[in-house]
Amino acid sequence: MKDAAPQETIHLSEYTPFGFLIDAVHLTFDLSPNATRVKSRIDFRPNPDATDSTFFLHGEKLTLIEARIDGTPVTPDITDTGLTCTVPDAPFTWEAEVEIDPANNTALEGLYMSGGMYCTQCEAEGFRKITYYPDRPDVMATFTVRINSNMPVLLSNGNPAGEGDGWAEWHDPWPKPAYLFALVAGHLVNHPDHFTTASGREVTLNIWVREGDAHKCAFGMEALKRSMTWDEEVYGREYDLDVFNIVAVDDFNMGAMENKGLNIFNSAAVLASPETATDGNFERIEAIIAHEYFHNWTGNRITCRDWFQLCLKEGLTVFRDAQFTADMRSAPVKRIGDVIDLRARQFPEDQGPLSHPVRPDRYQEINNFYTATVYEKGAEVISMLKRLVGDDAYKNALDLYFDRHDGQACTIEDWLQVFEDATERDLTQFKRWYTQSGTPHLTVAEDWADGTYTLTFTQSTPPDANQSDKLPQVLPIAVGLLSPNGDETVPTTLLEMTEATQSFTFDGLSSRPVPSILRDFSAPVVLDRESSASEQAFLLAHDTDPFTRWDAGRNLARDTLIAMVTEGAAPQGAYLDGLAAVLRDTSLDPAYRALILALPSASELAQALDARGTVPDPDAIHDAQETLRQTLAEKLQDALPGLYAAHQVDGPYSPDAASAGHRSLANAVLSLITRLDSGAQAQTQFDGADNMTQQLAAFGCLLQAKRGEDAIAAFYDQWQADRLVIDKWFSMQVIFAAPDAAASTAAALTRHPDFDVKNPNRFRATLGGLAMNHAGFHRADGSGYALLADWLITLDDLNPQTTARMCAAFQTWARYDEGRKAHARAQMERILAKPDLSRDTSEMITRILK
Ligand code: 0A1
Ligand code: ZN
Repeated sequence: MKDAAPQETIHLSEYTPFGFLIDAVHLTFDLSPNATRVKSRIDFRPNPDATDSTFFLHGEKLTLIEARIDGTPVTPDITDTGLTCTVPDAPFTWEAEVEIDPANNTALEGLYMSGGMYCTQCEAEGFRKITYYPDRPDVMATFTVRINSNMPVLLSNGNPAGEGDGWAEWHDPWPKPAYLFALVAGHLVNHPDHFTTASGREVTLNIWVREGDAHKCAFGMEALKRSMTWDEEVYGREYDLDVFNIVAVDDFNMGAMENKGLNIFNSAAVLASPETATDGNFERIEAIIAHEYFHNWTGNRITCRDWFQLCLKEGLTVFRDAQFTADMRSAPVKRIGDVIDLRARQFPEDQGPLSHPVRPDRYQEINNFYTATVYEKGAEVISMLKRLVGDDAYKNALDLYFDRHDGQACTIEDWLQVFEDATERDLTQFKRWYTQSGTPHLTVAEDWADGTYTLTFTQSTPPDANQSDKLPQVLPIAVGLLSPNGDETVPTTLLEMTEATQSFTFDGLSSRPVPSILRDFSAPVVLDRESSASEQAFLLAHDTDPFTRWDAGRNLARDTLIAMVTEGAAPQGAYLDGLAAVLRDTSLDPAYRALILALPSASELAQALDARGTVPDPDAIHDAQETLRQTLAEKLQDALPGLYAAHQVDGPYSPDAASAGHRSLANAVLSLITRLDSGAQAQTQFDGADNMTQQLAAFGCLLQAKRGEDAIAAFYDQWQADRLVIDKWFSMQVIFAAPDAAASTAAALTRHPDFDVKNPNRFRATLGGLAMNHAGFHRADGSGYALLADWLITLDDLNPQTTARMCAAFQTWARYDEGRKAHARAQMERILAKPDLSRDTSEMITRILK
């Protein structure tokens, strides 16, 4: 866990294949909380494609009991990171026995214990904490695993290969890298089902959970079956084992993990019941189940050659799960949600000190690169590729990818090559999306003469630490033109921009059009277009593309708020009128109307101010948001009760998209009503709620109205036995705290008996909640920074991975005023000065401070 500085940087350019191939791996686990024994038997042979024949096996925190080669005991040279040993120049069998301590593994990597059960997390480099092994994704092998334990449920990858009293054996016929290894042992109950694949294979499906959670599995199981059908229908991909197991664990660093045939999920990413999970939770669970299942082909059957290629599996799998959600629910609502998320998480990363290419070319700790850039921008890059080549060519390229690379560990070059071969396109310039960091900015100039309308685009990407000179990218820019009466005169047209500056003309128009640019958010860029409030209002009223229509409303809201912050202006009439019209338009999907009603977040506004050269003042932003919400509530006063009533959903709760859309609009309206009635309606909804969506929305309103005291107590009394609901109780109090109370509220909650520093969900709910309270975290007195730093320092010894991820809260520090900057810097320096700081945290803070 702890490495001494200076730290080693690993470079993509230094890749070399491992000197040996593995035919088969046999593992035997004798489970015991503090002294688990792991015996390995591995058949190695020299790799004819390798030049370096050093026999190095990774291994960390292992006690070697004995090692043999072809049955003869050997004494390897052991360091903190692994072992080397002299080996024959011919095939040989390596055997080792090691001892590990799962009960004290709080880092949650390798084999660890959670709530009395054993489980594993091996991506990216956790297998080396289980036994000595070439722990790199290009070494693929079949695994046979025997588990000896008196736990009733014993699981590993692949198909069952035998069981008896106190043991079980599993065999995975598909060669895989060690990061996909998994083992689970515990007192678990099963939610079983089955699926017949298109070719007739019968698959047993199981979701394994703790006893009290059995009633929370049905939705996840339905989502799994829908994912399996979708992947067959849309990508022609079938499942390839006799059984697919999902296990829910309470202590998990991430959302879930795609281990072959044995997906392990953070319980928050799979367990749901109407009473305990919100609409948002249901949608997220559906997406994560799909994501992990889709990895079976994009990740497992075709894996990554090395960790620099992480986007090969993650960008593609995020793109696939987004397609799935768009098909299951509303495509425009999904797209808008993804853009909100991209702008909130990926843009700050790409425009700040943590910026890195979608395919990074160096790292110290790979766990620090499971980022919004690799995942979400990686998915945007695939979306652009599909838009450029067209749907049919995309399908041909994917078929070729699966045909050509099944069973291999691949690179981005392999991926682009299948597109070049399938489409005969030269993707040399397109590849810059993988190698060049930063968000391109796009400016637009217009010209109108004699019926010809010309759009001239200029792209530029600011220099950063990765490249000082950014080259032009290939930008697919989807554009439509509207006539002044609101009709669409030119339907969506894809412009392909490749130059730094490039013009596109539209002829034969009878009047000067209003352009609708970047429809469906066709490229992940910042569109810097000066446009009047009246033009934005026109697009908000008339645009036929749901994304650009929504974005016009968003721009109006942003510009209004910025004028309020910087000039003390009053809220703009164009925005208020446009919004009122959309709200009244019952032809629009309620979920879409709810999205239009939402204001840009405080951090998005801080980012926009910074981009305009203004130092953002978090308190002024907070005040402007509050004022605008109050103004909206007053302006819409007459419409609100009717809207609230019209979108109540009768009958038993169902998480389907249509019902969820009604609830999201009604709850957005409730939040405005709360500003007029001091929370009376919210209290009624809270008291009468029969599902978590309604209860939590009302709870938020009561906290916002500062009349949450009774609700806080009542909510806790009702839900104290449910860890996932209590996570919400922790986070809501911090997120909705007034700016001057956020840090003290979070600090008080860390002293609550239910706070558990070792549980990542609870830690994130509390301290991550603080980071989400913009004005509370960026408090001028530095109290927000100090509290987070205190807890990151405490967590670093226990769980470096989660500590490092949460350091990203500081990534925007340099955009604030001198006083805040000094506080932030002091806290980061305090973290860096901690003795034995983990490699993970040290890399993050060092990059952020640069
Ligand atoms: N591959 C998983 C995410 C994941 C990554 C790392 C983990 O631990 C270090 C755990 C999960 C996914 O994309 O879902
Ligand atoms: Zn993934």
